[in-house]
Amino acid sequence: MAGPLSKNLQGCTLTVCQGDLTRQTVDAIVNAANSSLMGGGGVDGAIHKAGGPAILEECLQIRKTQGGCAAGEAVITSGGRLAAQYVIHTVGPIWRGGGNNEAKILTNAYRNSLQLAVDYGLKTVAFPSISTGAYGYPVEEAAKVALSAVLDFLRRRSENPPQNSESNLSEVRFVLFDPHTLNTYKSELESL
Ligand code: AR6
Repeated sequence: MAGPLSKNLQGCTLTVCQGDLTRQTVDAIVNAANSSLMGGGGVDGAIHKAGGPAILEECLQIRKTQGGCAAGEAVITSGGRLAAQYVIHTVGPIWRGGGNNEAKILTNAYRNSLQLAVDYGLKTVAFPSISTGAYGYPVEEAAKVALSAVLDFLRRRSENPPQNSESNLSEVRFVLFDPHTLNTYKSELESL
C-alpha cells in the first residue's frame, strides 16, 4: 500500500492515505450517503455494516424530523460500534456532465460536514472521496474540489477565528480506497 502524504495548512494537518474509512480512529468519519439516509452500497454500506444498527436508527429519526438530507447538506449521528465517535452523513452530487452545479454541491458537502464537526467541537475528521463511486464524479475533478473546499474552510476560520479556540480542527484526513484515487488526491495535495 502506498504511503500517506501530510501537509500542515492553516494550523491543521491535511492527510491523504489509502485505507478503509470505517477503521479510522478519529472523532468523526464522513459518510458519502444518499438523500434518503437509509443506507446503500459503497462506503455507506460499509459504514452501516461496521457501525451496526444504531446509526440507521438515528438516521430514521433525522428522516422523521427533517425528511432526509439534500445534496450538499450534512447531518450527524453517533458512530455506533465504530472507533469514530460520530458519523457525519453528507450527500454529494450525482455527476451529470459537470454543468449542473456539481462542483458547488460537492464543495457544500465538504464545507457543511466540516462545519458540523466544528459545531460539535471535533478535532479529527476523516473523509472518503465523496461522489466518485456510484455517483460517477471524475476523480481528477473531485480531488481538486475536495481539497480546495477543505483549504477554503480552514482559511476562512483562521481569518475569523472562533471565540472558543478549543473547537479548532487538528486533522482532516482523506481515506482513499484504491491506488488511483490515492495518487490523484496526493498530486492535488502536493500542488496546494
Ligand atoms: N473506505 C474508504 N473508501 C471507500 C470505502 C471504504 N470502506 N468503500 C468504498 N469507498 P461511493 P458516492 C470509496 O459509491 O459516489 C451509496 O450507495 C469508493 O471506492 O461509496 O458518493 C450511497 O448510498 C469511492 O472511491 O459514494 C449513495 O447512494 C468512494 O468511496 C451513493 O453510493 C465513494 O464511492 C453515493 O455515491
